Amino acid sequence: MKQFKRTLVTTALPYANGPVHIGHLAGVYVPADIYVRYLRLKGEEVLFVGGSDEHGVPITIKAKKEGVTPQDIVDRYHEIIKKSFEELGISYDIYSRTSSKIHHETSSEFFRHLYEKGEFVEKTSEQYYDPEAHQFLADRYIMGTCPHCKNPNAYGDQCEACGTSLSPLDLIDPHSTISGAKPILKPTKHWYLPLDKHQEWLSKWILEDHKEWKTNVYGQCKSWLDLGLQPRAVSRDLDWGVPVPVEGADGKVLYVWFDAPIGYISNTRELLPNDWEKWWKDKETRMLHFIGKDNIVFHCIVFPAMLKAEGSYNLPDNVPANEFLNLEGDKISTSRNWAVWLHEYLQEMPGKQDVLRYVLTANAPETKDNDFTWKDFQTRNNSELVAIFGNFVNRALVLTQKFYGGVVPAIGELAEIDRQTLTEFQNVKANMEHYLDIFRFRDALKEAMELARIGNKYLADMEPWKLIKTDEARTATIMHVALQIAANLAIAFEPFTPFTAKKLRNMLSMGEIKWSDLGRIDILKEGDKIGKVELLFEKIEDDVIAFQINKLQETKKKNEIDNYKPAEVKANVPFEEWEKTDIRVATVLECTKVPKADKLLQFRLDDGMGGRTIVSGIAQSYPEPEKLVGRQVLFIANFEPRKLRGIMSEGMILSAVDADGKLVLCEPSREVKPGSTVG
Ligand code: B3M
Ligand code: ZN
Repeated sequence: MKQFKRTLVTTALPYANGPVHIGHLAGVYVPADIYVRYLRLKGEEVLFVGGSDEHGVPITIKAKKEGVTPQDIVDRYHEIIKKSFEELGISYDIYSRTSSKIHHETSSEFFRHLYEKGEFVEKTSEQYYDPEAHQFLADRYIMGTCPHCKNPNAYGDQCEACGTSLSPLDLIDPHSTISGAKPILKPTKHWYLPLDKHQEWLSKWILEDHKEWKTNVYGQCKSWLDLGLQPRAVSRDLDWGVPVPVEGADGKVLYVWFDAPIGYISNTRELLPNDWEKWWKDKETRMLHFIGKDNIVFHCIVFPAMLKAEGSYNLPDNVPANEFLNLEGDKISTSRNWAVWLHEYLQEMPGKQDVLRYVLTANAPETKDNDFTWKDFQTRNNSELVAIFGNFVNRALVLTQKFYGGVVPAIGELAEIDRQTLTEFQNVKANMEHYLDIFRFRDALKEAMELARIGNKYLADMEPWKLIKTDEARTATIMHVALQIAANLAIAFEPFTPFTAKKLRNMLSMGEIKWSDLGRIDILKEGDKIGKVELLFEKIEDDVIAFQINKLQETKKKNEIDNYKPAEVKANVPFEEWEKTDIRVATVLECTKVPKADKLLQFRLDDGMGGRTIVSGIAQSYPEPEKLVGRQVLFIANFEPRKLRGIMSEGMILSAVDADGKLVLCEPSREVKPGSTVG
């Protein structure tokens, strides 16, 4: 395999129309950071580039909805994203943005260069235009009836009710979401990247030269290539984005997916104005794109075609895309607020950045979609981080404080068990390297955790706290070995849990660490003094998890209300049938809870006909039944009487079932005589 002098690592630029959530982190940002930290620990030359993707229609839609400018939207979310990445320890060399001047220059120059080389195809086509707003309409700005499921609110690119991808011309009765007007078709010119012309070299480059790519990535590229690549528009009729740098292109901008990947280049230029080209053009540089699976085609096919057409750039050496993370069994969704937002997590779980990094790596959707649950989060923290990693380190350091005043004791004579233990953990290093080099961070983390298990078992088996009473020399050796294992943990876990690794390094008074020290048993020297001992992790209690789960349940309830759709109407009933039902008005005389029945209320009603009792299942919607006394209700008077919890119920009280499932009593709009009929 080719050896490179340096590595450029990029991560997908998150759209700056919302914060990042755990799906982004598990899919892209935590794996990338692990890999970069690993390379730096090995002393390799690496550059880690990220940034916000600030163009595209979703940002303009959000801006319109809020009555602000797209720049206001991206300014807000760029800051939130940037700050939350920093707080999670995502160690970028630069995290910039595509609304920057240097990005507009870089992407504009890039387009112009391809344009002058004749790499684009110009095409004029009919597109929907809003005659009132005087602008062409991007797909998301057109709504109409879905031709498949008749959903009246289908978008020009997709029907969210049945999931069918659409083109605006498929919609029935389309209308503009900007002015509501019926759009008209008007000719408009755009520039297309003829991907079909790149089919041959792309097929060889991917399918023959990069068989080592992850199966999910390789497979998706193969399907795109097998389908046959089509020309792809690289411009849009929009007023937000990088203007198309060509005469006669007023009101047109670069398609967001054309300028966004060039953001990797502009961010590198911004960081290294005089040295950026060695990262993008020198053949000794390896380039890796960390992305989610929905970005594979853009990073393995479209962007490489752009780079190849330009001619002077390297192509990516690997694109280790992850699959998707779900949340509590449901797809993470920004629009439904079904997510654990990073900035909220950092506020609500202060000091627990590494717990999230650990759990998202342990559960990473590396080869298939996976699920995040708060229960699993708590279990992994309590039974792995606290009970194994934290417990071992705490024991080793507290005993060192207790027995040796915090000074590393002499190693003495190693026994067979010590040698076996040390051999075991040296194997761990080789396994970790194997997995890290092929981007399998879940397995690499398991190996690091194996180190902690070895240490934990070693101390539990050796029981130095007992042995100290009878064999001081032997105890000193055991404690020395245990401390060396703890020092190894500080190295092994640095890529995964950098905050904990740093804390452990400080407690062990270790200086700078390097990967090559992993596996050594002389990292600490006899006589070294360890620092103040603190717990590395703390138990997460049930109430903390309950709070998070409840927060999601509230979100679910709110979604049900916001997206409420009435139940299907039942089959028609002939009038003669219907008029047999006798609905009356009654005044509530008494209303009490039915003992041992948390859903039932017992009503005593003045029905104008001597009174009656009715039992109704609305107790959970009316926790203070006494407040219903004096109110009027509608009830079915000729409902067969039946015994409920020993109470004869003579009728049925009518309630509406609201979107949130709450039952709401139906009552006349003004007081009427008890017994009045309802027709
Ligand atoms: N913003 C899509 C996404 O966030 C896009 C990535 C651009 S990477 C150049 O999934
Ligand atoms: Zn549909």
